[in-house]
Amino acid sequence: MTHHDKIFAKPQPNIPDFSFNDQVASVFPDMISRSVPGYAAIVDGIGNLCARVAQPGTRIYDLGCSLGAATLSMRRQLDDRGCTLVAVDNSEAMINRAAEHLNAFVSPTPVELVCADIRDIDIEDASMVVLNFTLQFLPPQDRAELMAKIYRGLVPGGVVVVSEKLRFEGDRVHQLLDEMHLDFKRANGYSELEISQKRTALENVMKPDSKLQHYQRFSDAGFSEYSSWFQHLNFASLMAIK
Ligand code: GEK
Repeated sequence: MTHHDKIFAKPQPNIPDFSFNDQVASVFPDMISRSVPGYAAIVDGIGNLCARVAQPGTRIYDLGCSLGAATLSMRRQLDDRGCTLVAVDNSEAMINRAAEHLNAFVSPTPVELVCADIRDIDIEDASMVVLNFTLQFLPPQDRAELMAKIYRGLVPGGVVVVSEKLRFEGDRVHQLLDEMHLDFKRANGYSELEISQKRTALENVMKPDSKLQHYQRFSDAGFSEYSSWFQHLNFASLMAIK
């Protein structure tokens, strides 16, 4: 059961930092689809890509899986090629609900649901690793090490997908795309109060990088081929191939 997101609809005297708690988990599909332009297309594209790059008998990771949308999309597109999906999130509220979502469908591909910090898990024998709007929530100083760990855990030909809100190096471009994103949220029924309170809640928690920073991080981790494969306003999805 999923509900309409009204978390920031009423004025809040003190706005605590945004956290992936039970309240957020219960409205998550509505929240993310009304806030992230291109979200559904990206989730679909991840499934399509997975069908092409998943190698028999390997592992496929969904890091920061929330309710498992990317995991489900990949599992739907995987025939029985002996892969194991590993879906990781450190929010217990998300993992509990992800289990319900995943159990609602039958599939030959097993899913290991892990409640853990993605900085602490081992990544091994992976042909695909997905960070669908997760890296932006990691402290900036921890991002390079995670990417290096992903590179080491990928088999040759393995692919990492990184979807993120982007920061732009040019101030005018940044501001224009930011304003157009606010219009996207308004068009999806969010009020000015909801938009500004959510922005305050995210300020200390979500720190977007520029596309250049992402490319530099891929390169530093060892990837020699990478590109953006989707962008809608200031939201993009990138991929890098080992
Ligand atoms: C989707 N991928 O629907 N360790 C584990 N999980 C984390 C960490 C961490 N260090 N930091 C944040 N998370 C999903 C959407 S949401 C994006 C991803 C958003 C988790 C956090 O608990 C949350 O579930 C997820 O990353 C980010 O395809 O809400 O904008």
